Amino acid sequence: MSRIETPMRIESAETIVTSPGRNFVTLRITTADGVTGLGDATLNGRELAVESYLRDHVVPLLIGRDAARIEDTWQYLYRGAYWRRGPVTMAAIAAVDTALWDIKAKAAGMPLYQLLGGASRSGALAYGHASGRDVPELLDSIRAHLDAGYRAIRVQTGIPGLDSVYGVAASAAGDGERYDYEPARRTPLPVEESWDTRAYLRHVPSVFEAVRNEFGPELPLLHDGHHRMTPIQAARLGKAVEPYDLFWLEDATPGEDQAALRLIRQHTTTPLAIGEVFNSVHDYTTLLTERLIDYVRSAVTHTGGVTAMKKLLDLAAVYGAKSGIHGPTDISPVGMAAALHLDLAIHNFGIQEYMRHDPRTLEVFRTSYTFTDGLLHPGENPGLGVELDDGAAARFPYEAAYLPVNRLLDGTVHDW
Ligand code: GCO
Ligand code: MG
Repeated sequence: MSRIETPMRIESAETIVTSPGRNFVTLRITTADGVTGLGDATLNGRELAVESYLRDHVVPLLIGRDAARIEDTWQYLYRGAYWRRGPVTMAAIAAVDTALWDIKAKAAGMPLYQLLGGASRSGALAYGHASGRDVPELLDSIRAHLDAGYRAIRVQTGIPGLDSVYGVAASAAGDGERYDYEPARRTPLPVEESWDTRAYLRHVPSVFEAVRNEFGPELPLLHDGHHRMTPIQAARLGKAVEPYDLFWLEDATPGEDQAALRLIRQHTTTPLAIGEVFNSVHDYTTLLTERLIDYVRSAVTHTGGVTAMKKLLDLAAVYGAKSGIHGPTDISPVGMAAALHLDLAIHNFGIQEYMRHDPRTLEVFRTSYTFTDGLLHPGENPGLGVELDDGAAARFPYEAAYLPVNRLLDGTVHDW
């Protein structure tokens, strides 16, 4: 590609690593006429690998390129690396792609969702994370989330006999304003948790029974299995919770085994969601073409950005699957905003995960998205609608953090 002299020429690109409550990696691209775009490149627990990939291998390729050529840049970075896919590569490509969309939408003077086809709905239904170490604490957490405006709730609880379990806040349920569960810990080695799938399978149906008894049939309820079951165990859980009408059962089995979903699907009508650890449309081909899942869980941040997510979600639409874009607090407000623009524009929107960010995070990332009556909206600012405050970012230096490692009660390493 020849270097060009246009106002949209990429003048500079820089990575910003900051830790306002947790670590985030952001790419900022600036054009010759001073338009800036942001992209999220945060890969929880492996942040500096993406930062190096961007700084050492991608930024030098961007300088002088035409910022307007988003598809060409995506293909150049994807095909041009020779090495395909993988979370580090795809998070880096995602950051570039998202930043270029931010620039294009700012240059057009429009919020990004307008460039994606305009709004298909007035807002994106969000689900919040309720949790409790036991059922009474969980019910309190659900009440707090309802009071905070959520209209769909993810339900995770402690399991009798296990000390700490994925998705359950260590402290009391909180005020529902913000979910205080942050699994990455700033320890020299990963924290180790313990797991017993049989205890989990015995407990979970009774939890959903209690929740339905308390809150009635209408409230959409979700649950995350976090990759811990075998296919036959997942099939059993899916059947057991059918009376409680889940919105979805997420990550029932480890995602890379696409064929496993065939077995689960044969046995249960509980809707299935998967894909937060995927990074490419190719991770979904069996799942979508065979109609084995109902919801696509990829993050914009980890799946090659807005360009790749739009293609993935369009493929999902062909096979009747909807979006459920990954939105935990380890997706930065930049990645979150990108998700919201897609949520508003695509036809096959399903639901949007929304854990509120730590207030320190929102000091660094100035957002314009809103949460009203259970619906998220990306706002009307041109571009993504997020700005990064460098001074605030500098106040929160990077600190290494790891996600937990999981072991069965006999010490065998298990999926976390
Ligand atoms: C979710 C996810 C998260 C992940 C986290 C890992 O459904 O939101 O499972 O809680 O564990 O994003 O980085
Ligand atoms: Mg999950």
